[in-house]
Amino acid sequence: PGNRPKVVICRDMGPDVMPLLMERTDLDVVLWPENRTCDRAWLMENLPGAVGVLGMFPSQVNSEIIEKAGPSLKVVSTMSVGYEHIDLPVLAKAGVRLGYTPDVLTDAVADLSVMLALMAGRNVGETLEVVKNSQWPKFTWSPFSFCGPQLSATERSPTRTVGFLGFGRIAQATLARLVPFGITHCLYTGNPSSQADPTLDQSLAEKFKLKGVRRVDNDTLARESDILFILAPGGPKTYHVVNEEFLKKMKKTSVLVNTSRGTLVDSNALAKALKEGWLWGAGLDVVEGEPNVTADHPLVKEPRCIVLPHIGSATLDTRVGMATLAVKNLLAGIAGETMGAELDLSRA
Ligand code: 8YV
Repeated sequence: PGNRPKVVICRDMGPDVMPLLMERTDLDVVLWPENRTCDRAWLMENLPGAVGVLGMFPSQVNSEIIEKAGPSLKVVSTMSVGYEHIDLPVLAKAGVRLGYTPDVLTDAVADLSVMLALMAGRNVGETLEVVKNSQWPKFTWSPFSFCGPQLSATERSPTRTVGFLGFGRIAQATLARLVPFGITHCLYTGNPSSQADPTLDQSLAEKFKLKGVRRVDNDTLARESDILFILAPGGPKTYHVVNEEFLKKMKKTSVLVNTSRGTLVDSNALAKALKEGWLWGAGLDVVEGEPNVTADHPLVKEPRCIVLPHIGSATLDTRVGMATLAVKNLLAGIAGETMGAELDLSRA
């Protein structure tokens, strides 16, 4: 230790990435020794005098954490694209920089979003149960058994509208994947503080080779989408935007996919909506209150709901990419250099 600058690392990030830190003999690297996210008590104990801290964080990065580290703290680096667990005004006020990991996970999350749309539409949850429970031999087949809505436009229903609540990097990567599936139209919601821009929509339609792209309000999005992806940030501003009122407006054949944050969806309202057939099905990689989601959860019990344990970015390449970027952000931050990805806190 001596007077080497201290960095606190909330978890081991594997052999591809850790050497970037461990080879830095000029730093005092304090690493949580266990193979799980660190305890808050351990973090608090080790923070005083740190110049940087890197997580997977055990809980909110708030004034308590920033004050504990003290005036030495220059950078917080989070291994996530989401930052609703970080108190931005507190960091801004303390002059602490924030590194995060956008872009590197876009493809992995877009892939999983498409997968969930297909799984929910094609009744994969229910049909897997049939096989696993040995019901297949006894099943009385009909031309319409197991049938669900089709992702692509067809002769019988020649338009297929995909909707995006939030239209950032991951949403646009998801849209690009859906175009070859035969989607015809796209709706998206924009930042309420800005105006809809028909010229932009026209250029998006040309870029994605669609019959129409339109920025709409939440009401139109709910009413007109055949497949609706929730890809907006979490936090108080988006809490329960998908509530009973929203779900009541959805098409009975529509599919809802959430790969962003569970807090955007009112779970009880969605369970009711699925039970009463207001929409066709749902694919969720995130659920409010996660990871405390068990077999008796109203959404897990719904046959038309697929629930996954937050695996959107869980590919080997993506997680290595995220961890590498998080470490590089940390090192650049403490050296006062440009980070690979830094959040602008000037308006926080
Ligand atoms: C991660 C995520 O699984 O990046 C995010 O915001 O939600 C996921 O990619 C999670 O944050 C762990 O790093």
